[in-house]
Amino acid sequence: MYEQDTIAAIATPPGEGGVAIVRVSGRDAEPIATRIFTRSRGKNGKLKSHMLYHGSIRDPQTESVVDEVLLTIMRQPRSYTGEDVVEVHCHGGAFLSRQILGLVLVEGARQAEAGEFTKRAFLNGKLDLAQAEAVLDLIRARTVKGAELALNQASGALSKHVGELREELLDILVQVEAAIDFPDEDIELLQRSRLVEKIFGLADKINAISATYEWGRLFREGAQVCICGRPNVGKSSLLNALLGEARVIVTPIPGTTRDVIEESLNLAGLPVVIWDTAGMRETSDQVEQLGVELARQYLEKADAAIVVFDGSEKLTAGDFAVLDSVREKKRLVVINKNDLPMAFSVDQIQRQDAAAELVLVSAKSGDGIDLLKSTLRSSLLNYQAEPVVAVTNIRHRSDLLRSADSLAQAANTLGSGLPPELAAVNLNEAREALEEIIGMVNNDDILERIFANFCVGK
Ligand SMILES: Nc1nc2c(ncn2[C@@H]2O[C@H](COP(=O)(O)OP(=O)(O)O)[C@@H](O)[C@H]2O)c(=O)[nH]1
Ligand SMILES: [Mg+2]
Repeated sequence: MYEQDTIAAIATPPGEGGVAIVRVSGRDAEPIATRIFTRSRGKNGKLKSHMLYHGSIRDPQTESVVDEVLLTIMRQPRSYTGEDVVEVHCHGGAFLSRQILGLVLVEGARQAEAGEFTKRAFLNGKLDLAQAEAVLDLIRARTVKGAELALNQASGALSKHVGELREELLDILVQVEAAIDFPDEDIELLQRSRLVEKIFGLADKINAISATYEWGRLFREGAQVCICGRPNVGKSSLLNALLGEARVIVTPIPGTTRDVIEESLNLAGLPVVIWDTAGMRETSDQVEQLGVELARQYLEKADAAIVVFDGSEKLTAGDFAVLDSVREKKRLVVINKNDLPMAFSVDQIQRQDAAAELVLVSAKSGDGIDLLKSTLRSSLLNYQAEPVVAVTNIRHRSDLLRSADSLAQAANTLGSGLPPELAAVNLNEAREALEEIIGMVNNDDILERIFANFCVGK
């Protein structure tokens, strides 16, 4: 499946740093190391595995010293790739590490491709595919929760869960195949309906984990929320109140905000980008018109909208128009200026949009802001409690959905009394989809696509 040659790369990012690491993996890793590495104080003898040795790297051609380094050998199979791995820790800086890599290549190694170390780890059974993909998520994590989810997946939590679902599926398959093998004893009606129930049950479980994708995505990438409403209702004041600082200009003049203002919030670990926009109204001011257009575009791509109303004034046609424009979106209605007497009743809003959730706040006094934050957080997360395992990778989600689909087909086939052979085909499709997640079945295409996203040296 892969050439048994020896690969090498600089594993640390380019630029200056304290230390840079050159990583070598494969059969010749150790012989190459012995040719270019000299231990300090004239010590010699075979290097032990998993020990760090001090010494220098020399060019075997010229005998000149390139750098003073620490070197370790991790003999197979106890290494990241499952092959012999050598790591040279040299002084940071692009020049030295490149010179050492150059020597390693001259001595017979080949420059590693992106993700090739991790690919070898996968092909040698050190990691399954879902775990290998989690390594990339871990490298790319931008939030505490994102890193936690990736680490959980890298340590095999998702793989274990998928493995258990697969076992359940194999149990069902055995029963269906028994019916195929003994056609004379047609599956009894009762047994058939029990099987159908079991298959639907399994499909439900699979759908449930695939539904955690959205949850995981929000934590990994953050949610985007757009504050909208007609001019002067207090959108910018609300953003300032959410941030706890006077970030945006606030004036009594309608049409103050024209551009989209972007700020970040952390809602108990959930990263949120929040957009304050120009108030929505018909206007002849060209700049404001552009602002309104921009507001609509941002609203379009937001995960949720906060629609702000001014509680101290009667609701206007403009308010209802805004409410109408977010009908298709996840939305929170915020009635602002709660420090002033209320000029309308909340029924008026509920009559227009029964599903909207309402929060009363005063951006001025800060009243209700904490409630708004917690409501926004749970609404973004669909009021889901933290799932046991979360799917964070779109490939895994689509495999899960495919598996659940095939299961539903199998259940329907079996339920309508069709031959069990047909159901077995669907069940096997469902099984394969699960196996693709952990890489039990794979093809070069999938592998290439996955590992191409990695950096060289990982
Ligand atoms: N009394 C009171 N006034 C507010 C409150 N929030 C905003 N305002 C005032 O309403 C006006 C418009 O506020 P602004 O945030 O610029 O509204 P925007 O046009 O929707 O961004 C300003 O004069 C604010 O001081 C509030 O909670 N209470
Ligand atoms: Mg504003």
